Amino acid sequence: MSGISWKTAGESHGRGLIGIIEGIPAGLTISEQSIQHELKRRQKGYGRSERMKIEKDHAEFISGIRFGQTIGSPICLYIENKDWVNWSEEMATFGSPPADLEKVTVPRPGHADLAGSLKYHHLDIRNVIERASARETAARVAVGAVAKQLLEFFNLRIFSEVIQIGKIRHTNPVWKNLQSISENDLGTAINQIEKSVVHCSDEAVANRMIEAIDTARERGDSLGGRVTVIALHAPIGLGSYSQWDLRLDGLFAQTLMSIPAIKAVEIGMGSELADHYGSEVHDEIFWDKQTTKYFRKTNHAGGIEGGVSNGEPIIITSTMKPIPTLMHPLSSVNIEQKTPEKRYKKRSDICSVPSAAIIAEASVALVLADQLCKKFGGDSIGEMKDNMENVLYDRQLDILQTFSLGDWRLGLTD
Ligand code: EPS
Repeated sequence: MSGISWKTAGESHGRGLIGIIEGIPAGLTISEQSIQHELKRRQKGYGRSERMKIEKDHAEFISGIRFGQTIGSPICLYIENKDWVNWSEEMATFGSPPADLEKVTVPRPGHADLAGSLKYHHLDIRNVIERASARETAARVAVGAVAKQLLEFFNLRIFSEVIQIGKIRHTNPVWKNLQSISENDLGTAINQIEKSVVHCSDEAVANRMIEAIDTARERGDSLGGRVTVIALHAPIGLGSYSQWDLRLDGLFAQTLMSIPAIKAVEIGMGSELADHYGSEVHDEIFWDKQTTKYFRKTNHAGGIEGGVSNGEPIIITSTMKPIPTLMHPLSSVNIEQKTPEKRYKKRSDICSVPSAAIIAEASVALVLADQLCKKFGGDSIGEMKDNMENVLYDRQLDILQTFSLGDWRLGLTD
């Protein structure tokens, strides 16, 4: 079965961004409101720059949807850059550069500026900055929001939490309590995360994160952090151990690492696993006669064993480095003069970790939707649902083989 593919285009201060997503089966109802909601979520978050007051991201659908339903053709969407009006001469697609054009000639350490301009032989670093910019992630969130709606049809749910900003760590994040939390309490925790300006369920920790961002702002500095994405109800059997490029954990790692500034991706306990004996961390397997399901009491593996989803919640943590645009810039070199120079900027994000959480959700959704289509796909949503029920049906036991834990984690939608 073929899966889902997606591309984005557009420059940060160009006319706008384009997203294309292909492979979504026909007949899926798309809520336009949910797409716009995801775009709003990405723009929120304490520590963003003045630019976020200018942009009012809104996806305009160009193709692939008719009367609110997918029709099986490529879905194309457009997001206008409101800041374009201030850049229309400097970023014009045709014509000559304006007489007063100021080239960018000082690369920022930590950004794509130097390596990118040497690679493409650009003498104006703006040609690099514009596409390397994290502005691209608005289009990614929009195509990811389409993928999310396919997942939701099959009852897969994705949420995220910021678990670290700078030195402030949230030591008791929601994912660590998933084995014991009730559906109600999980709902409350997710609501708290959504209300928090730093996307964290614990108010006291969130307040300390806000203080850390304020301190960074006063220093003219920036902060990174860590975000965890949780995917509930992913069926058993996505990905494969049979080839290097089919492993589910590897697919997540590539997609998440492609988000600007993400420098590490961990599944489940991740790098903490190195501190323990094997007997302490592998999730023992049990069988529940009553529910006729396998179950685990722990989920250190983060829902993936041998590159295959095992029916437990999928847990992925991404680490974001501090943003390289600094109000108190670091030393650099003018690429024309080859003389020492610092690059000053009028505005910058201090911390975009809360936004990264939403972008990571979208990236995880795109991988899961692709895998779901590869395993169960069909041309129409009805065909895909039949395939899914057929594959997950355990003939020996006469049950739908789904997930191992409490009822709220179960089942396909009717
Ligand atoms: C970015 C720099 C800033 C951010 C931008 C990403 O933009 P500007 O250079 O216009 O001040 O605000 O992020 C977005 C525009 C966005 O929508 O997230 C960078 O250099 O990566």
